[in-house]
Amino acid sequence: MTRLSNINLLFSSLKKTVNNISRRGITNVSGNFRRSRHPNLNHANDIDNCGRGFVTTHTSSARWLSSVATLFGGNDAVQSTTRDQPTQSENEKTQYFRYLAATDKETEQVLLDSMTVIHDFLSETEEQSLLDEIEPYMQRLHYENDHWDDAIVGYRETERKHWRKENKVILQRLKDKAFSSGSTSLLQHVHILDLEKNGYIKAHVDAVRFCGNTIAGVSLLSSCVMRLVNTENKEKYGDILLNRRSLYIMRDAARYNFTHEVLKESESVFRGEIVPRDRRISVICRNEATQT
Ligand SMILES: O=C(O)CCC(=O)C(=O)O
Repeated sequence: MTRLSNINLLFSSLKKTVNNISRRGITNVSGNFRRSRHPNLNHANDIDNCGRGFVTTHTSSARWLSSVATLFGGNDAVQSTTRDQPTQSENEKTQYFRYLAATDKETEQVLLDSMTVIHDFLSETEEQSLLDEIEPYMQRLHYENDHWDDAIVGYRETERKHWRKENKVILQRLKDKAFSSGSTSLLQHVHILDLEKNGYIKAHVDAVRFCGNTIAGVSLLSSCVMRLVNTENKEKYGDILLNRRSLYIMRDAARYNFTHEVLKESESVFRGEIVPRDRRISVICRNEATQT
């Protein structure tokens, strides 16, 4: 064999290894919270995009998502805490019917207490400001369909630690609203998930190992319907209308005792009205896992 073909062989074997590693959901490590899904595999197999703060990852959700099967099997103890109570104003509470449609009164009450949606949380200018920072990077990624446990279809994603000054202010406002002083520390990286028009997220609960009792996200570019299904009884669920530029705060019972999913375009209906789906970008903040 020639030297050249030896080099080619080596290169293609290296490429295969890297691809296999990616497919197996080894999370790209950047910063102290980026952990491998597999405890024995902590390779930093990714790049931090020249220090501009974005982390390239098509397996980042692996860290957040716990498959429904796993969840119903219950290998991650479901936790609930009252340390971090919702900071809903009376006005926000009475507006709930604008965003919550539940199958039954009990589910309605539980979700009313643990899932808050604030419509028009972002102004159009703020939405644009976030997009201006996110878009140039997102455009360089391809939409993926091969999420490690098949939980997300038609997505691309990244995480960002450092933000432009004006966007830091917006994110701080989000954090102040969603995370109270009793919360565990916030994860430093903000998760950015870009779903194409036909993209959707299947039912899952975020991994309790990697994030705490609160998940808070804003929706850019499109409205959507998020469904929260009781993990003990699939007949009990609530549909949540997430308008473009709204903020949702999911915590405690909604976060631990319900799966969440973003409905596909053909199912995107709230209280009998079609909620048109387009490409949607969510910008999501989480807090540290609660120590058990
Ligand atoms: O896009 C969203 O707002 C939710 C994302 C989600 O379900 C997740 O990352 O676990």
